[in-house]
Amino acid sequence: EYQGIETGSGKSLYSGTVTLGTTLSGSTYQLYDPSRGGHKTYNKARSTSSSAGTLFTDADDTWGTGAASNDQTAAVDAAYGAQTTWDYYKNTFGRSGIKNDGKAAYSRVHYGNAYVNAFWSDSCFCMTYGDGEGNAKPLTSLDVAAHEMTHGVTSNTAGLNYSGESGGLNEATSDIFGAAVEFYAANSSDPGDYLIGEKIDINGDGTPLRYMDKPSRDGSSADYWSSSLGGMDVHYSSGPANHFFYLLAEGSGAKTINGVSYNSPTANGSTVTGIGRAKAAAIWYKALTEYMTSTTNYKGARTATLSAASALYGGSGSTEYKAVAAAWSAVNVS
Ligand code: ASN
Ligand code: ZN
Ligand code: CA
Repeated sequence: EYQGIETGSGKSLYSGTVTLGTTLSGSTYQLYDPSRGGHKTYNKARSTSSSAGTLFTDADDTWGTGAASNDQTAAVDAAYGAQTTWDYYKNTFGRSGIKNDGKAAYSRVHYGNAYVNAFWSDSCFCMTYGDGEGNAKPLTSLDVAAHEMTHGVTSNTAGLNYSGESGGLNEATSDIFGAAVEFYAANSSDPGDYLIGEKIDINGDGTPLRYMDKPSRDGSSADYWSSSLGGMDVHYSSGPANHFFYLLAEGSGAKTINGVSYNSPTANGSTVTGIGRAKAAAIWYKALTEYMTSTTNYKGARTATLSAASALYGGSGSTEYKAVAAAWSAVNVS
Protein backbone atom coordinates (compact mmCIF):
# COMPACT_ATOMS: atom_id res chain seq x y z
CA GLU A 1 0.00 0.00 0.00
CA TYR A 2 1.31 3.43 -0.90
CA GLN A 3 2.11 5.77 1.99
CA GLY A 4 3.69 9.14 1.43
CA ILE A 5 4.11 12.77 2.33
CA GLU A 6 1.83 15.08 0.36
CA THR A 7 0.99 18.77 0.14
CA GLY A 8 -2.71 19.46 0.46
CA SER A 9 -4.70 22.64 -0.03
CA GLY A 10 -7.07 24.02 2.57
CA LYS A 11 -9.69 26.75 2.69
CA SER A 12 -9.33 28.18 6.19
CA LEU A 13 -11.71 30.42 8.09
CA TYR A 14 -9.17 33.10 9.03
CA SER A 15 -6.10 32.77 6.78
CA GLY A 16 -7.45 32.26 3.27
CA THR A 17 -6.32 29.33 1.13
CA VAL A 18 -3.26 27.62 2.62
CA THR A 19 -1.02 24.67 1.81
CA LEU A 20 -1.01 21.86 4.36
CA GLY A 21 1.40 19.05 5.12
CA THR A 22 -0.60 15.83 4.68
CA THR A 23 -0.11 12.10 4.18
CA LEU A 24 -1.56 9.69 1.62
CA SER A 25 -2.35 6.33 3.19
CA GLY A 26 -3.70 3.85 0.66
CA SER A 27 -6.25 5.94 -1.21
CA THR A 28 -7.08 8.28 1.70
CA TYR A 29 -5.39 11.52 2.68
CA GLN A 30 -4.78 12.25 6.36
CA LEU A 31 -4.30 15.59 8.15
CA TYR A 32 -0.96 14.25 9.37
CA ASP A 33 2.23 16.23 8.71
CA PRO A 34 5.31 13.95 8.90
CA SER A 35 7.64 16.76 7.83
CA ARG A 36 6.91 18.73 11.00
CA GLY A 37 7.37 16.16 13.70
CA GLY A 38 4.23 14.19 12.79
CA HIS A 39 1.58 16.72 13.83
CA LYS A 40 -1.98 15.33 13.52
CA THR A 41 -5.31 17.15 13.62
CA TYR A 42 -8.29 15.40 15.20
CA ASN A 43 -12.05 15.97 15.22
CA LYS A 44 -13.59 16.01 18.71
CA ALA A 45 -17.08 16.20 17.16
CA ARG A 46 -18.49 18.31 20.04
CA SER A 47 -17.25 15.92 22.70
CA THR A 48 -15.39 16.86 25.89
CA SER A 49 -14.00 13.38 26.56
CA SER A 50 -10.26 13.06 27.09
CA SER A 51 -9.79 11.10 23.85
CA ALA A 52 -7.84 12.60 20.96
CA GLY A 53 -10.88 12.24 18.67
CA THR A 54 -10.88 11.05 15.07
CA LEU A 55 -8.03 11.88 12.71
CA PHE A 56 -9.27 14.08 9.85
CA THR A 57 -9.20 12.30 6.49
CA ASP A 58 -10.15 13.34 2.97
CA ALA A 59 -10.53 11.79 -0.47
CA ASP A 60 -8.80 14.41 -2.63
CA ASP A 61 -6.46 16.40 -0.33
CA THR A 62 -8.47 19.62 -0.61
CA TRP A 63 -9.75 20.50 2.84
CA GLY A 64 -12.47 22.77 4.22
CA THR A 65 -14.64 25.37 2.51
CA GLY A 66 -13.69 28.58 4.33
CA ALA A 67 -17.01 28.41 6.24
CA ALA A 68 -17.30 27.35 9.90
CA SER A 69 -20.29 25.13 9.01
CA ASN A 70 -17.93 22.72 7.26
CA ASP A 71 -16.25 20.40 9.81
CA GLN A 72 -12.89 20.47 8.07
CA THR A 73 -12.56 24.26 8.05
CA ALA A 74 -11.53 24.67 11.72
CA ALA A 75 -9.13 21.76 11.19
CA VAL A 76 -7.49 23.65 8.32
CA ASP A 77 -6.91 26.67 10.58
CA ALA A 78 -5.59 24.53 13.45
CA ALA A 79 -3.24 22.54 11.18
CA TYR A 80 -2.04 25.73 9.49
CA GLY A 81 -1.46 27.31 12.93
CA ALA A 82 0.55 24.34 14.18
CA GLN A 83 2.68 24.07 11.03
CA THR A 84 3.33 27.82 10.83
CA THR A 85 4.30 27.98 14.51
CA TRP A 86 6.56 24.94 14.02
CA ASP A 87 8.20 26.68 11.04
CA TYR A 88 8.61 29.93 12.97
CA TYR A 89 10.46 28.29 15.87
CA LYS A 90 12.53 26.12 13.51
CA ASN A 91 13.49 28.80 11.01
CA THR A 92 13.95 31.63 13.52
CA PHE A 93 15.59 29.89 16.49
CA GLY A 94 16.49 26.41 15.21
CA ARG A 95 13.99 24.91 17.66
CA SER A 96 12.49 21.59 16.50
CA GLY A 97 9.13 21.50 18.22
CA ILE A 98 7.94 22.19 21.73
CA LYS A 99 10.59 20.02 23.38
CA ASN A 100 13.20 20.67 20.68
CA ASP A 101 13.26 16.94 20.07
CA GLY A 102 11.77 16.91 16.56
CA LYS A 103 8.41 15.61 17.78
CA ALA A 104 5.11 17.38 17.27
CA ALA A 105 2.21 17.89 19.64
CA TYR A 106 -1.26 17.25 18.19
CA SER A 107 -4.38 19.41 17.79
CA ARG A 108 -8.07 18.74 18.48
CA VAL A 109 -10.90 20.90 17.09
CA HIS A 110 -14.69 20.99 17.70
CA TYR A 111 -14.15 20.45 21.43
CA GLY A 112 -17.39 20.80 23.42
CA ASN A 113 -20.51 22.59 22.29
CA ALA A 114 -20.15 26.31 21.61
CA TYR A 115 -17.07 26.17 23.85
CA VAL A 116 -15.48 29.64 23.93
CA ASN A 117 -11.85 28.85 24.67
CA ALA A 118 -8.71 27.13 23.44
CA PHE A 119 -6.00 25.63 25.60
CA TRP A 120 -2.68 23.86 25.79
CA SER A 121 -2.43 20.75 27.98
CA ASP A 122 0.84 19.32 29.28
CA SER A 123 -0.88 16.01 30.03
CA CYS A 124 -2.08 15.25 26.49
CA PHE A 125 0.76 17.29 24.96
CA CYS A 126 -1.90 18.81 22.74
CA MET A 127 -3.75 21.95 21.66
CA THR A 128 -7.55 21.99 21.96
CA TYR A 129 -9.99 24.40 20.30
CA GLY A 130 -13.66 25.14 20.94
CA ASP A 131 -16.07 26.33 18.26
CA GLY A 132 -16.94 29.63 19.97
CA GLU A 133 -20.30 31.32 20.48
CA GLY A 134 -23.02 29.58 18.45
CA ASN A 135 -20.34 27.23 17.07
CA ALA A 136 -19.70 30.01 14.55
CA LYS A 137 -16.24 31.34 15.48
CA PRO A 138 -13.81 28.53 16.29
CA LEU A 139 -10.87 29.75 18.37
CA THR A 140 -8.39 28.67 15.72
CA SER A 141 -6.89 31.92 14.42
CA LEU A 142 -3.13 31.90 13.84
CA ASP A 143 -2.28 34.09 16.84
CA VAL A 144 -4.39 31.93 19.16
CA ALA A 145 -2.83 28.71 17.82
CA ALA A 146 0.68 30.13 18.24
CA HIS A 147 -0.30 31.38 21.73
CA GLU A 148 -1.42 27.88 22.78
CA MET A 149 1.57 26.07 21.25
CA THR A 150 3.87 28.55 22.96
CA HIS A 151 2.41 27.51 26.34
CA GLY A 152 3.98 24.14 25.50
CA VAL A 153 7.34 25.76 24.76
CA THR A 154 7.24 27.77 28.02
CA SER A 155 6.27 24.69 29.98
CA ASN A 156 9.28 22.83 28.58
CA THR A 157 11.80 25.67 29.01
CA ALA A 158 11.52 28.31 31.76
CA GLY A 159 8.47 26.52 33.19
CA LEU A 160 7.02 29.81 34.44
CA ASN A 161 4.46 28.98 37.17
CA TYR A 162 0.93 29.85 36.00
CA SER A 163 0.05 32.22 38.87
CA GLY A 164 1.28 35.51 40.27
CA GLU A 165 3.85 37.52 38.34
CA SER A 166 5.42 34.43 36.72
CA GLY A 167 1.93 33.54 35.42
CA GLY A 168 1.63 36.96 33.82
CA LEU A 169 5.02 36.44 32.18
CA ASN A 170 3.89 32.99 31.00
CA GLU A 171 0.77 34.52 29.37
CA ALA A 172 2.80 37.38 27.86
CA THR A 173 5.24 34.89 26.34
CA SER A 174 2.32 33.26 24.52
CA ASP A 175 1.00 36.62 23.31
CA ILE A 176 4.50 37.76 22.22
CA PHE A 177 5.07 34.70 20.05
CA GLY A 178 1.41 34.70 18.94
CA ALA A 179 2.07 38.13 17.44
CA ALA A 180 5.53 37.14 16.17
CA VAL A 181 4.15 34.11 14.30
CA GLU A 182 1.46 36.25 12.67
CA PHE A 183 4.10 38.69 11.40
CA TYR A 184 6.29 35.77 10.30
CA ALA A 185 3.48 34.18 8.26
CA ALA A 186 2.79 37.47 6.45
CA ASN A 187 -0.51 35.96 5.33
CA SER A 188 -2.49 38.50 3.31
CA SER A 189 -5.76 37.42 4.99
CA ASP A 190 -4.18 37.84 8.44
CA PRO A 191 -1.24 40.24 8.32
CA GLY A 192 0.75 40.71 11.49
CA ASP A 193 -0.46 42.90 14.31
CA TYR A 194 -0.04 43.51 18.04
CA LEU A 195 -3.62 42.50 18.74
CA ILE A 196 -4.44 39.06 20.12
CA GLY A 197 -7.56 37.28 18.88
CA GLU A 198 -8.74 40.03 16.53
CA LYS A 199 -10.21 37.40 14.19
CA ILE A 200 -12.30 35.35 16.60
CA ASP A 201 -14.68 38.12 17.72
CA ILE A 202 -14.84 36.80 21.26
CA ASN A 203 -16.44 40.04 22.53
CA GLY A 204 -19.11 40.02 19.81
CA ASP A 205 -18.30 43.60 18.79
CA GLY A 206 -15.26 43.02 16.60
CA THR A 207 -12.70 43.98 19.25
CA PRO A 208 -9.68 41.76 20.01
CA LEU A 209 -8.99 39.95 23.26
CA ARG A 210 -5.82 41.89 24.04
CA TYR A 211 -3.75 44.90 22.86
CA MET A 212 0.00 44.93 23.26
CA ASP A 213 0.68 48.64 22.59
CA LYS A 214 -1.52 49.69 25.51
CA PRO A 215 -2.92 46.62 27.30
CA SER A 216 -5.52 48.61 29.30
CA ARG A 217 -7.44 49.12 26.04
CA ASP A 218 -9.18 45.82 26.93
CA GLY A 219 -10.61 47.41 30.09
CA SER A 220 -8.83 45.00 32.48
CA SER A 221 -5.13 44.54 31.71
CA ALA A 222 -2.36 46.51 33.41
CA ASP A 223 -0.16 48.83 31.36
CA TYR A 224 2.52 49.13 34.08
CA TRP A 225 4.01 47.06 36.86
CA SER A 226 2.66 47.70 40.35
CA SER A 227 2.74 45.72 43.60
CA SER A 228 -0.86 44.55 43.00
CA LEU A 229 0.04 42.71 39.78
CA GLY A 230 0.64 39.36 41.50
CA GLY A 231 -3.02 39.16 42.57
CA MET A 232 -4.46 39.68 39.10
CA ASP A 233 -5.66 37.11 36.56
CA VAL A 234 -2.62 36.05 34.54
CA HIS A 235 -4.32 37.21 31.31
CA TYR A 236 -4.27 40.76 32.76
CA SER A 237 -0.95 40.73 34.64
CA SER A 238 0.61 39.86 31.26
CA GLY A 239 -0.04 43.48 30.30
CA PRO A 240 3.25 45.11 31.37
CA ALA A 241 5.31 42.41 29.62
CA ASN A 242 3.25 42.66 26.41
CA HIS A 243 3.66 46.44 26.65
CA PHE A 244 7.43 46.05 27.22
CA PHE A 245 7.70 43.86 24.11
CA TYR A 246 5.75 46.32 21.97
CA LEU A 247 7.91 49.24 23.17
CA LEU A 248 11.13 47.28 22.62
CA ALA A 249 10.14 46.29 19.09
CA GLU A 250 8.32 49.39 17.86
CA GLY A 251 8.98 52.22 20.29
CA SER A 252 6.61 54.58 22.09
CA GLY A 253 4.02 56.91 20.58
CA ALA A 254 1.80 56.65 17.53
CA LYS A 255 2.48 54.19 14.72
CA THR A 256 0.51 52.39 12.00
CA ILE A 257 1.57 48.87 10.99
CA ASN A 258 -0.23 46.83 8.31
CA GLY A 259 -3.11 49.30 8.51
CA VAL A 260 -3.55 49.02 12.31
CA SER A 261 -2.97 52.13 14.45
CA TYR A 262 -1.21 51.99 17.80
CA ASN A 263 -0.31 54.57 20.41
CA SER A 264 1.97 53.26 23.12
CA PRO A 265 2.41 55.28 26.32
CA THR A 266 5.22 55.17 28.89
CA ALA A 267 4.96 55.35 32.70
CA ASN A 268 7.76 57.87 33.06
CA GLY A 269 6.98 60.06 30.07
CA SER A 270 10.11 58.80 28.32
CA THR A 271 10.47 58.20 24.59
CA VAL A 272 11.50 54.63 23.76
CA THR A 273 13.06 53.87 20.37
CA GLY A 274 12.32 50.36 19.13
CA ILE A 275 14.92 47.88 17.90
CA GLY A 276 12.56 45.94 15.61
CA ARG A 277 10.52 42.76 15.99
CA ALA A 278 13.24 40.28 15.10
CA LYS A 279 15.70 41.47 17.75
CA ALA A 280 12.97 41.89 20.38
CA ALA A 281 11.76 38.31 19.75
CA ALA A 282 15.31 36.93 19.82
CA ILE A 283 15.91 38.61 23.18
CA TRP A 284 12.67 37.25 24.68
CA TYR A 285 13.34 33.74 23.31
CA LYS A 286 16.87 33.63 24.71
CA ALA A 287 15.66 34.97 28.06
CA LEU A 288 12.86 32.36 28.16
CA THR A 289 15.04 29.42 27.22
CA GLU A 290 18.25 30.30 29.06
CA TYR A 291 17.71 32.77 31.88
CA MET A 292 14.13 32.56 33.22
CA THR A 293 12.99 29.92 35.72
CA SER A 294 9.63 28.81 37.12
CA THR A 295 9.63 31.61 39.70
CA THR A 296 10.89 34.52 37.58
CA ASN A 297 8.98 37.69 38.42
CA TYR A 298 8.93 41.03 36.59
CA LYS A 299 12.16 42.20 38.18
CA GLY A 300 13.74 38.88 37.17
CA ALA A 301 12.40 39.26 33.63
CA ARG A 302 14.20 42.58 33.37
CA THR A 303 17.46 40.91 34.45
CA ALA A 304 16.90 37.90 32.14
CA THR A 305 16.23 40.03 29.06
CA LEU A 306 19.22 42.28 29.83
CA SER A 307 21.40 39.15 30.04
CA ALA A 308 19.96 37.94 26.74
CA ALA A 309 20.53 41.31 25.05
CA SER A 310 24.07 41.37 26.38
CA ALA A 311 24.83 37.87 25.08
CA LEU A 312 23.26 38.52 21.67
CA TYR A 313 24.20 42.11 20.95
CA GLY A 314 26.77 43.30 23.46
CA GLY A 315 26.81 44.59 27.02
CA SER A 316 25.63 47.79 28.63
CA GLY A 317 27.03 49.96 25.84
CA SER A 318 24.96 48.34 23.07
CA THR A 319 21.87 49.99 21.59
CA GLU A 320 19.88 46.80 22.20
CA TYR A 321 20.85 46.54 25.88
CA LYS A 322 19.94 50.18 26.44
CA ALA A 323 16.61 49.72 24.66
CA VAL A 324 15.72 46.74 26.89
CA ALA A 325 16.51 48.81 29.98
CA ALA A 326 14.52 51.78 28.68
CA ALA A 327 11.47 49.67 27.73
CA TRP A 328 11.32 48.03 31.17
CA SER A 329 11.67 51.40 32.90
CA ALA A 330 8.84 52.66 30.70
CA VAL A 331 6.53 49.97 32.15
CA ASN A 332 7.69 50.74 35.69
CA VAL A 333 10.08 47.81 36.12
CA SER A 334 13.46 48.94 37.39
N1 ASN B 1 -6.99 30.27 26.27
C1 ASN B 1 -6.48 30.37 27.60
C2 ASN B 1 -4.97 30.53 27.59
O1 ASN B 1 -4.30 29.99 26.75
C3 ASN B 1 -6.83 29.18 28.37
C4 ASN B 1 -6.47 29.39 29.77
O2 ASN B 1 -6.91 30.32 30.42
N2 ASN B 1 -5.62 28.54 30.31
O3 ASN B 1 -4.45 31.18 28.43
ZN1 ZN C 1 -2.64 31.52 27.44
CA1 CA D 1 -3.27 39.09 16.00
